[in-house]
Amino acid sequence: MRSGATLLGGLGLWLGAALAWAQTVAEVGILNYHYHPHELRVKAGTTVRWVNQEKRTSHSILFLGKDGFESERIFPGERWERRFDAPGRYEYSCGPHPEMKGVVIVE
Ligand SMILES: [Cu+2]
Repeated sequence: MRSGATLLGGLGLWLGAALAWAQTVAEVGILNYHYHPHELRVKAGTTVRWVNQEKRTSHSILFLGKDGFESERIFPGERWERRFDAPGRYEYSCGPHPEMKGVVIVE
């Protein structure tokens, strides 16, 4: 029985590692008051990570529309993530800099 439990435990670890491996992350850089790329196309289930590459300016990710919400402020060197499970078009802007625009298209 003991070896059976060990085998199951090992299988669980392996599955966990395989799932972590399968999880996709896409990155959007923020530099010079722009999102790079400003249009990102991903598959459902992808985590998008915004990385602030500025020297001194903080930004946010402000999702527009009725389900909109704003991320916390992202300071230089910091990152913020959101996972997208539902297909759709997610337009966003920056709270303090409304002229900054981006969109995540989830397929
Ligand atoms: Cu900004």
